[in-house]
Amino acid sequence: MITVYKFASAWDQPDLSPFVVKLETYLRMAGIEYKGVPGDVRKAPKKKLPYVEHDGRLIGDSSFIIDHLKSTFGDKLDVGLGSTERAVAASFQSMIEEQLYFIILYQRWQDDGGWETYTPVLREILAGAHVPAPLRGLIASSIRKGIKKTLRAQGTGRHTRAEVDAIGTRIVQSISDWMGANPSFFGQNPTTIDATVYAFLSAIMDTPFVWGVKTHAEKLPNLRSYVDRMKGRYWLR
Ligand SMILES: N[C@@H](CCC(=O)N[C@@H](CS)C(=O)NCC(=O)O)C(=O)O
Repeated sequence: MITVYKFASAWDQPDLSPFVVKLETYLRMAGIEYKGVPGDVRKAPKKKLPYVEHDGRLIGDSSFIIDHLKSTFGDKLDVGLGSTERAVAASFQSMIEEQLYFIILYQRWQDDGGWETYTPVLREILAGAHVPAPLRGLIASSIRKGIKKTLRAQGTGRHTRAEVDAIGTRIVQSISDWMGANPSFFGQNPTTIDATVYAFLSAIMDTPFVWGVKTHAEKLPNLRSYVDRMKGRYWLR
């Protein structure tokens, strides 16, 4: 049995972190049994979540975990993909996980309106972790300070609100343009890249944050039906 160490569910999401949702979606797509438990970043091999425990081994990073799962359980999902499709998947994956991710982070942690939406959820999670009430606000603010520092070092934190919305909008538009009327990223059947695409689109479209990227994504009917289809197929059964 695989144990997935994760954060916590919030809103209608199986987890706050799109990387956790990506991994769990992959496990469901591949039909691999797992159990999810609350994780502690301090115990994680890369000091980030998700990580997994499998056969006594700890593995960090959603993509390395998926590589491990593929080599252990086989890979039926991507078997039909050619080298061009694999290259396209790798490009979209980088754009989503290494750029769109920071746009989402900015919205949740740096933007004051986003922070107002986010704090009650964080306080609730800290309460669930038995953190005493007077400390919850302090801990949330200290995590926010650290994430703002990360965003500044990475670069996204130096952009204006409008610039961040413009970058995020361009990315969701390019996902929509690529997918067209296809039910999955590469046509009919979902492949591994769909776990990433679904997790990050759902983190934008199925959460209560009101911002330009979400407003734009909502105008793209193929993305709405894609997210609903993936959710129905892997999460609502
Ligand atoms: N490349 C990693 C990214 C994971 C990641 O960034 N996790 C964040 C949450 S979304 C985290 O654990 N942050 C905690 C920290 O940095 O202290 C993956 O694919 O798993």
